Amino acid sequence: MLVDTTVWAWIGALAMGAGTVPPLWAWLSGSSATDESHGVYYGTLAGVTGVAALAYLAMALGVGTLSTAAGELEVVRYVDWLVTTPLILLYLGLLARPSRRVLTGLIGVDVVVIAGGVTAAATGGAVSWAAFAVGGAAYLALVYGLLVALPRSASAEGDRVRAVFGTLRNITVVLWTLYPVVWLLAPTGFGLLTPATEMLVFVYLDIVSKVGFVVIAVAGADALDRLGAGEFAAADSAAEERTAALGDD
Ligand code: RET
Repeated sequence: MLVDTTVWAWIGALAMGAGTVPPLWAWLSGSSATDESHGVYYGTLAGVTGVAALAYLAMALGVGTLSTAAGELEVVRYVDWLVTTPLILLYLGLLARPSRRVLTGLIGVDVVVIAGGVTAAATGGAVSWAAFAVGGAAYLALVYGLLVALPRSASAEGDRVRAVFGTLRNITVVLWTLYPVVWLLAPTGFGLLTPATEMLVFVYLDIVSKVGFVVIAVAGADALDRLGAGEFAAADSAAEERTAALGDD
């Protein structure tokens, strides 16, 4: 094999490390009072790429793989997804300010998606396909949440916030949908890809869906100035009042 999984893992670690610089830079170089209140936003973004950088470092060093009856299980990859996908959803939530119920619902189904994937990867036969089906069904609920429930219950203020939210939400839906497809083609599913190709494709997808997301989010950070300083609790009651007034949800 010309380029093996380790090389891709190193490329992933470097790209994620580089992707952590823009949010940290924006956070630390912010001097005004408003910039300080953006710490939670930049911290969330830095967490997305920072955790992935550590996960790829572990994969590059050959740590964090478990031998199961179904083959090698990349535990760190799933731990990475389990931590960083909720952080991405949290960031979308920080922009859209949905009710707490909608946000916890989204993160809850996301955890089911990843848990379904780990179970499917660690088992074989009917159990594995059943776990994949559970993860897939949860994923459909997640997409519905991102496309319908989140914007509907969102208390996003102003066009700029809406535009940044829309861009980030759209790249998330499009790119995330490719993950189960790759998973199915990889040795975890039908085995049409070699482990090295699987690694290459996941590194590529991870870079666009994490570093791409973070860079667009930092570039659109001026939208944050248009968000009130209010915490979720405030947005919460506002969103719930509106939902109650609409009489649905
Ligand atoms: C699995 C298999 C079970 C069914 C589905 C999956 C979806 C995984 C996704 C992963 C996204 C990862 C990201 C990582 C880093 O940025 C677990 C492959 C639906 C959507 C975005």
